[in-house]
Amino acid sequence: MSILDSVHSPADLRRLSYDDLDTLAGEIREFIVEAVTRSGGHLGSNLGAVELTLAVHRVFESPRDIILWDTGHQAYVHKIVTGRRDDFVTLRKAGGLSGYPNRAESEHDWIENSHASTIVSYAHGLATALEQRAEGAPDRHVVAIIGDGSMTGGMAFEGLNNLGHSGRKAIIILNDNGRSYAPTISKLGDSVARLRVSPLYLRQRARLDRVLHELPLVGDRMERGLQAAVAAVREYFEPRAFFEDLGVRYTGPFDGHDVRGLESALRDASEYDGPIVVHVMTQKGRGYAPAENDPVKRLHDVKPGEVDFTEAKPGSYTAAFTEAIIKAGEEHPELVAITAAMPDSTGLLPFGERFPGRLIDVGIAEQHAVTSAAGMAMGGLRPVVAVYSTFLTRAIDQVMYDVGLHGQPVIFCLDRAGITGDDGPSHHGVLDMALLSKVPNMTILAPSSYQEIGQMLRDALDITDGPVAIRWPKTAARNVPDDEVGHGVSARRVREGRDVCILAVGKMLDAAEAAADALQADGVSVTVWDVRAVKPLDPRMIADAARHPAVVTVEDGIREGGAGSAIADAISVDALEGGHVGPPVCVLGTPVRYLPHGNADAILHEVGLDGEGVAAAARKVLEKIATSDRKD
Ligand SMILES: Cc1ncc(C[n+]2csc(CCOP(=O)(O)OP(=O)(O)O)c2C)c(N)n1
Repeated sequence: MSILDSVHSPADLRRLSYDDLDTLAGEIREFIVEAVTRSGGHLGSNLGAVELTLAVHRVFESPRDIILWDTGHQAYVHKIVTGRRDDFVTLRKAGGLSGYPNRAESEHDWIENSHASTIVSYAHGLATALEQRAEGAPDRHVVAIIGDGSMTGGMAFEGLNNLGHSGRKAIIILNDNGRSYAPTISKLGDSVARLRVSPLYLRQRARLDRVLHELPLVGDRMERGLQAAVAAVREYFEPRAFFEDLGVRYTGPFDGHDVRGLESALRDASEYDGPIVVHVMTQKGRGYAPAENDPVKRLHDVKPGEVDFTEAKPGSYTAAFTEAIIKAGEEHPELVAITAAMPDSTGLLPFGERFPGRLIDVGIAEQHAVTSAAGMAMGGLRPVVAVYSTFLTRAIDQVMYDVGLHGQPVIFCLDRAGITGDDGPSHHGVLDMALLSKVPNMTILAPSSYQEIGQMLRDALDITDGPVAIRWPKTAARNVPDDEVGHGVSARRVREGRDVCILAVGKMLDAAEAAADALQADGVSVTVWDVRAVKPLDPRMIADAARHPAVVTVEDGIREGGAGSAIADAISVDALEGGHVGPPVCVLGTPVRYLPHGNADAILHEVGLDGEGVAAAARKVLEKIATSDRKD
């Protein structure tokens, strides 16, 4: 029996010797590699957090002590030692184990977080509640583990500022592996990078500390002088001053793979009566050669059955964007690309290699990225902000008032739009169209093919009096000949019929065409439009739809307030202006519901956004019309 077999709860860890813990760490790494390469998920971060998680769970008593993870993707080891090891066969599968902490799964999970940089705020809130409600348990701890990448987000800074000011007791463990997806962009990171290139440092510092300690014979002045020298050495290497100026005590850096040392650091920290940062240095991808050798991401995340360093799959929308932005960069020397710590997954790395200095990584800081892009545009650059759809929601205020209100020509390229699947509710990109369509002078484009991406980026660069968003999914893109590529903000009619008009947004064109085939087989004559421009809507498309007895719109975004509802509105206005009542419009989109993780196609099927669902909706409208005609 392995040691891992004997671990069912954190209490089991406390019975183990340090040698056992070493063996256990190896077993956990093997287990994670096997589970994640099978199911897909976050690999590098979890391999780096093994010893840290063991130490945390030996020193603190979860769930009595509150343990929080930022971001939640580094919580696999926490899941394993809190009784969920057997569930890893269902990792990220529908109804199975979530890839993030999940309150429904375990009393050890307090929050469900995959958007970064929230933890210090949660910790402050929980520490406030513990303090004010005491409930006879004044010695409960709040322990928040935050990655160095997540520490670059604005919320983390806001939280630290407030936590330091309040003096509330919370232990913030900075799990510093020097990486977000790519190397972390931060001056805090820089000081730690100095440590990394100076392996002698930890030893030197220990020696200096010892010398100081053993100085009973020297005079006061000399001791003070030495102390100042030690402090100067430390200051140079450590980000101590940054935290302490905010009122948060700093301790570290500690070796994040030495359980014994970590335990002693955490025990000391638990006795401090106020906010404290414990700085821990870990190695992302540790113990698994393919991860250690991945030059950029240290295998941050992998897909089922794949250990692959290249994110943009040939033929994907992301790959089309990579190609398009390099071309655009050649034609527009003023074009710059901005990423919020995801240069690889957004397909921007090749652009950065081709145009050094024109790829700007701002850290996990979408709000700053957007306003900074507004500033760049004001200064004459053409910024392209490439982020996942789900992460732009962080910065809607900035899009609205810093970019939109100022009419700045910032281009937003939104990858992973629509239903993304395995990562669950907080990763589906379903809000972008509903939110961005409320920005007064925003243009929104949705490509339905590989070729449309290049066209849309070129067209977006021609729009100089306001922002443009181009949104695309994670999936493979269809390849089309030139005459099936649209242009500008016009829609494209794909087929022409009489009975029902289906208007599809982006990749939903596939579902619309499948539905049209099925309906046509039943003798229903169908028109299909590729909407292309969600905003402004093409008046030719609206007028054409209005001449049909029934209209169906399809989008992989939230149906309330999204593209379809704007289309329905435009059709009714168009009809009223023509002096008649318009056709019924059935708006298909995602429901206002937190959609759980699972296979993306299965989720689309479940919410009626595949060929079958669209055809069924169209049939229903046509039947209703037929029934009401019979009544008349
Ligand atoms: C607001 C937000 N933007 C972007 C991301 C995408 N993202 C997921 S993990 C990650 C890097 C996190 O780095 P770090 O906190 O250092 O953890 P590590 O993966 O290195 O353990 C990023 C950018 C996110 N989760 N949240």
